[in-house]
Formats: sequence, C-alpha cells, structure tokens
Amino acid sequence: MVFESKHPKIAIVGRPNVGKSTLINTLLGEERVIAFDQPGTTRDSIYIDFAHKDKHYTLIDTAGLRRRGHVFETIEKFSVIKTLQAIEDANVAVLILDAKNEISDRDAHIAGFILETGRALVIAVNKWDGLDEYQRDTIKRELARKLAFLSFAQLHYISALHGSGMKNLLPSIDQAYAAAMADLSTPKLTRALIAAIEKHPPPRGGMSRPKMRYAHQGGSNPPLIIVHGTMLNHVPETYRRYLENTFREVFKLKGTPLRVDFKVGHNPYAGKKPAPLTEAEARQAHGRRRRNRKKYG
Ligand SMILES: Nc1nc2c(ncn2[C@@H]2O[C@H](COP(=O)(O)OP(=O)(O)OP(=O)(O)O)[C@@H](O)[C@H]2O)c(=O)[nH]1
Ligand SMILES: [Mg+2]
Repeated sequence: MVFESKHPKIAIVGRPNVGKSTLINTLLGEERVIAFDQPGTTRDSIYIDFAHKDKHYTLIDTAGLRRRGHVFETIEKFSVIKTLQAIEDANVAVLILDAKNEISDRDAHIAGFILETGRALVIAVNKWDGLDEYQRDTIKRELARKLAFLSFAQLHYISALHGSGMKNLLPSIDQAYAAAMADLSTPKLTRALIAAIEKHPPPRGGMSRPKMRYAHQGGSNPPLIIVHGTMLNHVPETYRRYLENTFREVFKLKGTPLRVDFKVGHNPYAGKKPAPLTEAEARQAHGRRRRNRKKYG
C-alpha cells in the first residue's frame, strides 16, 4: 500500500480491556493485533495502515490508560508515554468506553487529556451486546450526565466483538478529521463574527465596550480562530464560549475542539516613550506655547 502523507491518523484509546484491539481487528477484518480478556494485553502503540473505500487511514492501537491520583498509568509502566504520544501524534482519537463497566471519572479524565491536546474526538461505547433495554437506558443517561462537556463529539453504541453498530464509525471519523482540518476564510469568519455580535453584543468591561472587527484562522487540528479588535482584554469567558458555539454551528465543525482567541489590534504607541524632540521641534513647540499664552492669557 502506498500512502499519501495527508490522511487521518486515528488513536484508539481507553481504559485497559475495553476492547480497543478487538475494534481494530474488526475494522481490518483480520486478527492483526492480540485481543484478550486480560487488562494490559497491548503494551506498546502499534501503527497499522489501512484502506477503506479508497480512503487511507493509520490506526494506532494503544496500551489501556488508567489513572492513579493525578497521573496516568498503564498496566506496564513504560507504556504510558507511548499512549500519550500516540494521542498527540494522531489527528483523531476514538475513545472507547466499556458498557459492561461503570462509565467513570477515569474515562472523563482520558477525554480531558484528548481535549487538552486538541485532537478531534469520536466516542464509542463498546460491549453493547447482551444488555437489556433498562441497562441501555441507564447507561445513556449516565453518559449524558458525565460526558456533557463532550457534546461536540459523535457517540456510537457498538459491539466490536460482533461488529454491530460500527457502520457509521468511519464516517464519523472522516467528519471529525475534516472539521479538525477545515480551512476557514477570513471573509466568512468575519461575516459569522459580525452576525454573532449583532445578535448578542459583547458586554461592557468597566468603562469600555469591546470592539471586534474581524476574525481569521490561526491554526488547525484544532481550528484556532483569532478575533481582532480593541478593548478585548476583558471579554468574559461566557462570551468566548458563545462565539465558539456560533462558529461551530456556522461552519458545521462536528467532532473537533475549537479555540477562539482574542487579539488586541496593534497600537503603534503602546508602551513607547515619546521620542525626544529635535531642536527645531522644540523651538516650534516653545513658540506655540508663547503664542497660546498671549492669546488665552
Ligand atoms: N462482550 C463483548 N466483549 C468484547 C467486546 N469487545 C471486546 N470484548 C472482549 O473484551 C476483552 C478485551 O478485549 P481487548 O480488545 O483485548 O481490549 P483492549 O482494550 O485492547 O485491552 P488492553 O490492550 O489490555 O488495554 C476480550 O476478551 C474481548 O473479546 C464486545 O463488543 N463485546
Ligand atoms: Mg489491546
């Protein structure tokens, strides 16, 4: 297989034994990596090139992450760096949760790390087989409560073992990748910004009202949108969030975190002492002062 350089790299991550390796084997249609009912089966990140419907992907199988205190661990101590590197190295992370175990804070922490690195995210709740309606409803409610901060990500209920519920997984990954890499033009961003301001102007900060003039894209994966203007130092976090949601909606950025930053317009006089006057300027200023004194007493 010859791979062009620009194709999604997808890290499959989650707690130990949730079914990451099984998912990879099912996507590939062959037993390429070892899956086994024992936490810590995968010890090292494994990169696998893969083509589906003429599209290329690199899948990364990773060692399961757990959390002890404030740090992440894997069953095998040295593996943790490899898993965290794989997340950073990827464009999209697929977070696998285990429906047969409680969705816990530890899952939320892994998600938090993915968000901090800015990677696009797809969530798959695995082992959805063999659960009754009541159990499924309970899990769905739990997820809505515990993972509300991940509402930008697509969620799938799957059985990696039986291959069910997986039809839309790759399309979601494609969508998250496209959103993470989106090219957003300055005129379109600025139009969206101005419409957002007209609907809800930013609140005053003390004596001054922030003025937002235009927006441009400062980066991708995650998309970074930089809003330019004056008096932007005191724009509250809630307003930043409002702009973020507006841009997400207008540009249909499903599946990727998004960052909005403010940049105060360059003021050429800021922080500079006035240059000393030349002799001629000093004479002129002196003359002006004298004339003014005569005129106005
Ligand atoms: N019932 C059920 N079992 C599953 C499913 N997916 C995986 N398993 C089982 O869960 C166990 C762990 O699967 P793995 O794929 O090795 O899990 P992993 O996340 O790669 O685990 P580590 O590499 O140890 O972190 C195996 O016994 C799998 O057969 C599923 O969809 N349903
Ligand atoms: Mg594994």
